[in-house]
Amino acid sequence: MTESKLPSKENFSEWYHELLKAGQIIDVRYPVKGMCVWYPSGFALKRNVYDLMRVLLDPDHQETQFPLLIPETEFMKEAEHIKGFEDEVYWVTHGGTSPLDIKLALRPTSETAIYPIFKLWVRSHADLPLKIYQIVNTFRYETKHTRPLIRLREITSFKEAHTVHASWEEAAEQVEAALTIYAEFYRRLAIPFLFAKRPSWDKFPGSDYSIALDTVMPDGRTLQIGTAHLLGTNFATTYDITFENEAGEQEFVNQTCYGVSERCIAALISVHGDDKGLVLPWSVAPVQVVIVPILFKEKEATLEVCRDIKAKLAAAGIRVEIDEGDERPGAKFYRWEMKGVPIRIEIGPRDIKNGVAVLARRDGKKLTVSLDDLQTTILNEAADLHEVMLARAQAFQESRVKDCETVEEAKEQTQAGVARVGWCGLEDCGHAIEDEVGAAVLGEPWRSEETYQGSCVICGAKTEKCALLARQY
Ligand code: A5A
Ligand code: ZN
Repeated sequence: MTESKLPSKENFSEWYHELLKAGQIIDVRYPVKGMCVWYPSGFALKRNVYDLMRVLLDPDHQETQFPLLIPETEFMKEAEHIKGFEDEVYWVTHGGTSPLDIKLALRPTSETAIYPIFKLWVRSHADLPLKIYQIVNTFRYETKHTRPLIRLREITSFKEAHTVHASWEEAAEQVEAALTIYAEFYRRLAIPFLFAKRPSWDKFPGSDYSIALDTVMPDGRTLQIGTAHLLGTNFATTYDITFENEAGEQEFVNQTCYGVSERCIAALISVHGDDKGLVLPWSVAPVQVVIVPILFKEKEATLEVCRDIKAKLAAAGIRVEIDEGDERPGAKFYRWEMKGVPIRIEIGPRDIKNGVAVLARRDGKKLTVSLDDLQTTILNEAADLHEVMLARAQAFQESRVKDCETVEEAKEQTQAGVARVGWCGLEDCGHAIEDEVGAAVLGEPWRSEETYQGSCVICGAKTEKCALLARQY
């Protein structure tokens, strides 16, 4: 394995790309733009992250799988949806050398694959609510600059949920339930975020409204790491999805959908990583504890103790490895730090004599622990480390979100992070904000407890509405 020197995180973009390689997450050398290869260790991380997603969804959703290819005839039915996606669709036009009668789209997302089948599955109010999800690859011919894990043409790990309800209000409640699930998902990854209701010109094509989660990246630009959409009856009317209500009448269903992609891994790497490499949350780290034996004398006896500790920790459900290689301890520390392992245990002959080990956390905290309490101490330190990581990330985010009174101030603030400005809510003023500030309107804060009082930065009208602005990935 080659050891590469990581640039400082100050040079975020270089640092990010180098870390994907040095941390063995993604190999970007695949010869199709926007399509990347998961290294086995990156895949192991991804699997743990998506297992967590499954744990959160499974109590109230059923996992399923729909086909990758969508007939043009189905894809082209919903006008708004087509307008939003037509420039991004890959088409399959041939089977072997024969042109297909009906072209097939590679799903950019699966509404048009799933909803014709929902029409068959939903008959009466007894079939509702229906809540399914799938974790699949989707394809988007992105024309903006592609970036590994962030803007892909093959999204390998698109988690999309689709739900069907008897009323608009019930669907709106489901959007909130989805946001609560995503909030918990990101809490367990120690990633802070902002909720924003996307402006009308940036909602999901075919939705009534879209709520997004945005996280602030180290360079102050935001990354949209999840979205939940209220679809209302827009797709139901197109695909004729109806149910018989309790009064025996046919009614259109109301729908939602919500999605998360491997951008969650991009956020994980970017928010927590440091100049030494990855910093992985305990909840998803493929290796949670690495034992590094300090082998200068009594080699076999030391290894014996280490193997015994490993067996005990593994039996307690901890993902633990022992590094028995020939390198010097310093070289091993360097490598496991790069991989982001949350806790390292160092044990040498003298420690064994004293019945202790040195525990080093990935955030730099070091302590000497009695071997008798090792397991309990590890679990306590892991829990504390999570809180420290979350608090640090939250403090960073808070430092990068500021109220601004003028376009000029907002222009400056969006170089560093997110600006909050008064916005009367009119579309014209919204577009003017984007043009004059040179940043995107993320939307109005959602689920915010504060009430805003100010005036629109464009027209000056007094308003209780505000908008978050940022330069976006
Ligand atoms: N059907 C709904 C859920 C949907 O497609 N929503 S979405 O278009 O907003 O995509 C869901 C999430 O996927 C986005 O919030 C974003 O985090 C992620 N995403 C979108 N395009 C992406 C791309 N090209 N590469 C990686 N992630 C992407
Ligand atoms: Zn205005």
